[in-house]
Amino acid sequence: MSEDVVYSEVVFVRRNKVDSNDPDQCQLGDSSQASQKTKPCVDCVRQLLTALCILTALTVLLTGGLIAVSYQYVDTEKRFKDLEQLHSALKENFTELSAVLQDMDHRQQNLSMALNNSACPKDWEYYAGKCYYFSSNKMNWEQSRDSCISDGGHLVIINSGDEQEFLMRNLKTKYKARFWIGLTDEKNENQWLWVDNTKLSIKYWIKSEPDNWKGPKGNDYKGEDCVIITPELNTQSWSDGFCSTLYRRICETRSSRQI
Ligand SMILES: [Ca+2]
Ligand SMILES: [Ca+2]
Repeated sequence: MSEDVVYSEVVFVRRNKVDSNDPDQCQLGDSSQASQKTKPCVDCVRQLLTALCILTALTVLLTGGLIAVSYQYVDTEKRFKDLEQLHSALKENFTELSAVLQDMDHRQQNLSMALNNSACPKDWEYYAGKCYYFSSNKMNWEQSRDSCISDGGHLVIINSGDEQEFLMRNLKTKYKARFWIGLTDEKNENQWLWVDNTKLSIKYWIKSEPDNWKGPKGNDYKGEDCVIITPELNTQSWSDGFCSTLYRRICETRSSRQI
């Protein structure tokens, strides 16, 4: 009997020892039912602790991200303001430069006009070392030839493509009329001579011209012997016409300014 008591006490002590060493305090108790109930509680605490750790980590990450985004925003805003200032400065410079360019263009036009005025008589136009007069009144070819001589020049003699283009440009944009030029075959049919008696070399006849037309009844025995330049067409713009017809004239003379 006394041995049994001792044994039970030993068992009791060991059980208490084992329980006290168990880190899980929820398992302390006498019944196995209580122990089973405390297990989920411990798991729950662990899960809560884990969740808390994760939440803390997420909070740290989010805070870091927010700080980074804020920094980026401030930096971007600063750059945007810098760009706005740069844009304003460039706009101001562009306006100033445009004004300078306009002024320079105006001065160049004035200079060009002054040079032309000094290079040619009044109402004559300068081009490549020559002066040209586009009359507003009309005469027959012979009168036109004499009038140009009286004015110190001669009916225009066209001896380059550039000169033809210059005349056509003026006819098309300013005068829009037909003019006599200094070319005729009045002395010998189909032997075209300029007013300085040089032979025709470079030609700008309209297709089907010259045709030496003899009038609607075909009874004009001389036919067409004097040459007109017309603005209706492009480079090929010459035709022969009756010398007695009245047209405007283009006179030419040398300029005091050479190119
Ligand atoms: Ca003829
Ligand atoms: Ca003709």
